[in-house]
Amino acid sequence: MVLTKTADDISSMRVRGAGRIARTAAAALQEYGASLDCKTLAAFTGEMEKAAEILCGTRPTAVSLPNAVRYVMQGVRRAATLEDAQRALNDRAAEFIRESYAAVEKIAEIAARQIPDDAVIMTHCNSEAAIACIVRAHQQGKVREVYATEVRPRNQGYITIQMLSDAGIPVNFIVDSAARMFMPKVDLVITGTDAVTANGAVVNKIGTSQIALCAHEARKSFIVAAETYKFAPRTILGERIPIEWRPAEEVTGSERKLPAHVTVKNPAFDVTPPAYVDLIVTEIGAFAPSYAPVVIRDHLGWDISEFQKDYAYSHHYGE
Ligand code: RUB
Repeated sequence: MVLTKTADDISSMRVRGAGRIARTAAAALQEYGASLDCKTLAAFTGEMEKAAEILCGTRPTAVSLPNAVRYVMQGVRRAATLEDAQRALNDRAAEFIRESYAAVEKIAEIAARQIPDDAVIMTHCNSEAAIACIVRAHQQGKVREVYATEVRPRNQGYITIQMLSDAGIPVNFIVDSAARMFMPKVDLVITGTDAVTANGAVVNKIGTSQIALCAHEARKSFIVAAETYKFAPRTILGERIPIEWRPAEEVTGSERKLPAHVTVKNPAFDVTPPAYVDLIVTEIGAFAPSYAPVVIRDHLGWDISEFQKDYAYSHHYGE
């Protein structure tokens, strides 16, 4: 029950944003494990593997999801007894959730040092990590105002302006296509990310790459706030991050006014090349995108042999 509800919440975007998706999946595994009445380790592991696969199939782009699931499931996979597996599942899920919140705090602390006095900041989509950075700088008295985009078609920008306004930060709400017009007025752009690939590219809400391009053109810093579990280990093997394509109705509304032969394309994310990313701020430090493989190998601790065993992305959307 908890599992199907969580899977549905994530795929329908009632739970959204890469960090929240990851924490919610970890909590669902924990709760599901506690509800099982298995008599053997093999039965328990089998049930948990099925649960892990269901959760990993809900949204394809946010790599935080398989990374969280892998972290939690490692406790089950390495356990020698049923009791060990149950305890490890519970402990690792709690640890992941705790560390995830702590990572956002640390990122905010580090990123705030990058924000100059009287800063004008642009952000896109709704990222807890990016907003934490802006709020921290605001608490230090450094933020003059923020430009927040609308984020068609799902309008996550409304959540962002609410959060920034609640924190007492002056916000200018702009349509996505106004980003270039306002870029000369901003000092820097901060966004979150759903995935950072082995070459340091940043996969985030559709429109991010256009904003990064405008920032580059206007010589403004483009900073990405990314917990280390947003780095995508399997991209080291050349695997690509699948871009989620969502239903046409999100763009057209249910009363479609388009000619019947017209197709609607609705990719939810795009890829910003590393050349347009000035800095990636993680809980272990701020660095250039070229550092991404080091994070994957040394910090996430992925060993090449593990790649073969873990989950492949199960969805391929769109083109
Ligand atoms: C959300 C989005 C966010 C990242 C990072 O997309 O693109 O920028 O997930 O968010 P969606 P956070 O609304 O489609 O899930 O920093 O909160 O993890």
